[in-house]
Amino acid sequence: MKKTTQLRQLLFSESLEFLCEAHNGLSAKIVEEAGFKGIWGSGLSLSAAMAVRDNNEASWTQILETVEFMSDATSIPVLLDGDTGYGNFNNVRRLVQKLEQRGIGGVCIEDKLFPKTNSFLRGEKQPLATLEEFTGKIKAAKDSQRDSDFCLVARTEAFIAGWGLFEALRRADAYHRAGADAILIHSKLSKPDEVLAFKKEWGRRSPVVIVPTTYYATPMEVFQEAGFSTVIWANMILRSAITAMKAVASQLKRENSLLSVEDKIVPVKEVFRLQGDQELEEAERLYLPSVASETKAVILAASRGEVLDALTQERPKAMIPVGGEPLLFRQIRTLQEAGVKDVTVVRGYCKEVIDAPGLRYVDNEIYASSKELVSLWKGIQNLSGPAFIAYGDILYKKYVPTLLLQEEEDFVIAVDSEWERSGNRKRYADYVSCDVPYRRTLLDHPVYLTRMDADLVPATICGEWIGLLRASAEGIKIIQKILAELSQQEAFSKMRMAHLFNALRQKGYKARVHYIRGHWLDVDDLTDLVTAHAF
Ligand code: SPV
Ligand code: MG
Repeated sequence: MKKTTQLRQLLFSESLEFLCEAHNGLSAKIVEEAGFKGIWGSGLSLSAAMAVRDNNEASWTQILETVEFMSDATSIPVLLDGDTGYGNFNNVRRLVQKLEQRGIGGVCIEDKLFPKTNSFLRGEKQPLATLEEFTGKIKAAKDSQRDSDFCLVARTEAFIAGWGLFEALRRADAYHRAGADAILIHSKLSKPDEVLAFKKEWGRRSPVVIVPTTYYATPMEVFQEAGFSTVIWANMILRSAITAMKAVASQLKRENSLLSVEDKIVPVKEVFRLQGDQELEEAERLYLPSVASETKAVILAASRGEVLDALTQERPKAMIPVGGEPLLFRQIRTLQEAGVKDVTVVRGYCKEVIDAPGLRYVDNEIYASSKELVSLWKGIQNLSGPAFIAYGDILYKKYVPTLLLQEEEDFVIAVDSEWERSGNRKRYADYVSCDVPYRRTLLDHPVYLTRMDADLVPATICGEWIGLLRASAEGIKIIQKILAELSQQEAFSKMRMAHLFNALRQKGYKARVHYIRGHWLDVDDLTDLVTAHAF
């Protein structure tokens, strides 16, 4: 519901309603969370929070900016204490337009002279505006509003300035006839006598608002029975903040320690909550490509790659130069371009050859007698957060990891649907079947892995896993748990990645499949190497 409509409903509701003071975005939010249906943008509190006097020392645009923060931070309406309207009728018109533009529910203006003084200071000496001047302001305000629900509350200071009931009624009546939606009748007595007398005479001509700062001891039932519309708690949030700030500041100064203070104040985490950080975190996930920078990579590069015998006499397969640069470093460069900073390489055969700076290393000493899961287990045992897991002998275009990063799911893999191109030649390939085979028309349809196996019957093959998996932080935890279990089995040293995927599936986890068509290769033999040079 529009804030103007909300405020109108509060002012015109049959039961006694309450507005609570706030003076900035944070206090406004706290007031809303406490359950209030509306906020009083108190001139006293707004100015005090700026450490200036309630004498229009803060400019009207400074006030406007602050109430905009208050309105942005909340879903309940703000009734702004607009003092005298910051000038004559013309300034009031502009004020109303600006308040409407910024989503403020309504404004209250009082019949004093600019610059005003707070009602509790030298009240009797305060001159009132002439009736004609103030009714002109009210008319100008009402004529300039575009939203018919925007409320103008006219406040008379007749009691404050010592004029008595007759003048208060005369003014309120004129303001009402000039178009004011409600009357605020202010009093500085410690008993509610003035406002009750006023209400008795006023009857139900319009809603009447009160500010019981000085007659606070009166039970609210009295005002409810008298038929008042709204009570304003005008400055309690500011005053309580002053109490708390003074206590903590002096304790800190006295004790030079946080020890006894820390437990008395909200944790920083509560500050972040009030600032709405959670929403930002969700939005970052939606819109920010740089989530990649927190995604790590673990690259399995422990094996020698016997088929390339001569080329791997003194280095592991991953370090064979391709286009002047080792295969492994080319892959790392691609991952870095996709935003991945933290890369762990699992080394084994000729491990001393892999020693580029800026990488983390984990060693699989039993590389000669083990397959990928042993290396993976060593590589991710102490890892937390989202990560890519990749074979060390593959190359792919940058868009492939970028594509995998875009998915929310815990496991996302890239699958080449054109597996048949190289299919017959392969000694070992991670063939996969999926719940939906690749078809151009199905590009947007989510596809999931059903099985990964080098020995799949060709009719059931949907593609080949290229050796690149992205797991979420949760996904990494799941893999760690499964590997911890599998590593207890005797056959663990012979287990390949396919074993992990099938174990995931058995436990009910789904791996999202992204089909690609080419744009990658792995290096198993000399033919691959020739292709890799041209990649
Ligand atoms: C305010 O809160 O600024 C008010 C109410 O105008 S009072 O301070 O009581 O005048
Ligand atoms: Mg005020």
